[in-house]
Amino acid sequence: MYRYRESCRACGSKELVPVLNLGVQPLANEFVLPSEPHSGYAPLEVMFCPRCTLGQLSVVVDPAILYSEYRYVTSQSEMMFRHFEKITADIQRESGKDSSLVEIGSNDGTFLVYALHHGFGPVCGVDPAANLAQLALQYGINTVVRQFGTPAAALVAEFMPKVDVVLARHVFCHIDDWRGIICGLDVLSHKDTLVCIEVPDTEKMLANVEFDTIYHEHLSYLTVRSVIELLNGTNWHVHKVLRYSIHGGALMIMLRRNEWKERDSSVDAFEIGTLVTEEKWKAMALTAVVARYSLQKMVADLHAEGKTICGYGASAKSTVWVNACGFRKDDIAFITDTTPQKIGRFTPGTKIPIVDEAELLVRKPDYAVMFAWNYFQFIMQKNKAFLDGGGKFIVPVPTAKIVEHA
Ligand code: DWN
Repeated sequence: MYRYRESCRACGSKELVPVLNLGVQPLANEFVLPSEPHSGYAPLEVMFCPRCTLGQLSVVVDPAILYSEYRYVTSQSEMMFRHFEKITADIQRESGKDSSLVEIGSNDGTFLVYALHHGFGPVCGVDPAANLAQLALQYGINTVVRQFGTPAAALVAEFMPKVDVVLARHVFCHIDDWRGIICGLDVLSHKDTLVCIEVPDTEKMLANVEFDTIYHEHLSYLTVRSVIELLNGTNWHVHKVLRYSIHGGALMIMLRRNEWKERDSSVDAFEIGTLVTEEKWKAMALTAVVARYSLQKMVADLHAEGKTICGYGASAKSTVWVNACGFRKDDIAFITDTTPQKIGRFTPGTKIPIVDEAELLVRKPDYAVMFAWNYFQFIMQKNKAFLDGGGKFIVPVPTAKIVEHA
């Protein structure tokens, strides 16, 4: 099911240091039906590379287990579309309109549909999840069903030989073979190709104690410094870096081929390796213990008062929280979600059922733990009826806090 990785994925160093250990955990997006077995458990430990500052899991779970039937579907929230608007403007400022676009990790094609309507074309997706490629096809988006690398790039090149923009949103951290990605980019690129890699901002993740974004799919916790190191000796360099607020903080790392001589000054601040350090990782690991304790205690105290508690948003983060805190159905009675692919299934590692979001107003729990805290504003506005009826949210990060009003 998994194998250990001995060297740094970016720079090859073997001097990796353990910085955070969440024990042995189930796979965060493996929401099984009551009748189905699950794949099992794997160690969840982060190793830090002092040479290039990359954080990375000690193990690599077989991608065929993680992705062939993937249940995370790109959010169609207003907030996500506002983010699409921003990144489209930023990319087109660099690439111009009418650019051809390939998205690595295209999921159900939500972004590519948006891109087609906002000046990009032709477009094509690459994603290993066959179930999501089927959904994308219904929206008119073609997907090469594979992990990205040279073979996938060769398949794309059959109908899109050279591509203006390659976009990879929150997917670089899912792929083990980074050299394979770079080789694939070589196949698809011309001298002006722009590569846009959106990744969680590790510096923000550490500062905000977002330990719940650490799970088996997220093999790497990137820094610009580590990408610079990865690109050493390749045809590519880091050209520009932008910051976004989505998902608790993200970076857009833009790459250009080496023929492109200019480099934006936004890269300078990231070049030194002091934004993310071994000490910051270890400090976060300690604070994460306090964060877990604060939610466990709050849930136990509320139960002692006779209150009922559910979860809101069966995110991958919810799986990490529930398993790290050791919650069972008696602690969190159910978790609501809007994703049809998750409803009727269990939170991995537990018998906590996922139910339709409409159940929040039917079952009327006293408290709902907001496991999709990255959509805080959106969720508070959307759930006025729950709040007006006396319901309260518990926001678990950075430490558990009760929120009653929008
Ligand atoms: O990298 C990854 C990121 C970006 O997204 C993946 N490996 C998987 C995924 O992580 P996640 O599951 O923690 O992502 P979200 O977007 O925080 O998941 C939110 C969940 O909550 C979804 O299942 C949808 C659900 N939801 C809901 O039920 N009501 C979300 C909103 C906004 C809502 O109002």
